[in-house]
Amino acid sequence: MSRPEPAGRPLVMGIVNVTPDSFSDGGRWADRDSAVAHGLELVAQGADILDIGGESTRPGATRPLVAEELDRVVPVIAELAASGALVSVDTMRAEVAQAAVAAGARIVNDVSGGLADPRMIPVVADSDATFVAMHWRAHAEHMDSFTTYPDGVVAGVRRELAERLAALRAAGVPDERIVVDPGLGFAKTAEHNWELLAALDELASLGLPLLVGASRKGFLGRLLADADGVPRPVDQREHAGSALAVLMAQQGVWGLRVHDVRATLDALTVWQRLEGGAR
Ligand code: PMM
Repeated sequence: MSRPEPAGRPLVMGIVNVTPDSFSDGGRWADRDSAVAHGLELVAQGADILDIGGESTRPGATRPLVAEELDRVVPVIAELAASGALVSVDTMRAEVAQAAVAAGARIVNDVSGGLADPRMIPVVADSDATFVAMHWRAHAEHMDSFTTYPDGVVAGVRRELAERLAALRAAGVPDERIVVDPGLGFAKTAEHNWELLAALDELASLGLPLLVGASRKGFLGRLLADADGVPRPVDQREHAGSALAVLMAQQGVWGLRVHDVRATLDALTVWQRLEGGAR
């Protein structure tokens, strides 16, 4: 099965974090019923894809046990996939990816691009799932110590993503099932994130579709800080996210991973009305 293709605007991937500790919505959808209800609500708002995750990747977070992660995500995926939603699993673990695909997930979104678990790429190769290979260097506990890019962040991210692509291709995953992601905020400073957003064409030159996850992230909060330098709270960053959505749409990205599905789609609908027809 090939990856889903956008029609006229980027695909909108709505985030369902089934975690007690994610940076922007930790604990809000931590139990099965509220996670499923939230996923259904995002579909009602127009989400094209639901991304279900059971491990927080915020800077400094510690990892759940595999059993805990499985227990968090698999039932939620099964229920949402059975409702007809196109489901993605946000995991770095092959075992979780495999169980998620068996439960109906069609996309494996691995923030480590297959680096965290050596069995991930073989498992994906054996499935027919689409794989999102995000740029990553280290687990959340340590990633703030890996922000050095001697040739600049854009060249570094591009090269390291190209290495992930080579590993995926060598394992037999066809390009039609791969999406790449710059990994905003993962082993990157706010300045790095802005540099990457300004140079997406260089990442697009890898020849694969791009997914971008900027939603509610700290670099937006810092940009919108108040006069005392206090970052804008996480749940008040959606307008900045909408502005970015339009800019990303103009650059032809494949998908946007967002918390605020309605705000994102409103912005994309305006963009499509004015610009989309001309593409
Ligand atoms: N960011 C987070 C989690 N998963 N997946 C992809 N592909 N890209 C991202 O940028 C990304 C991700 C962290 O954000 P969250 O805690 O709000 O889910």
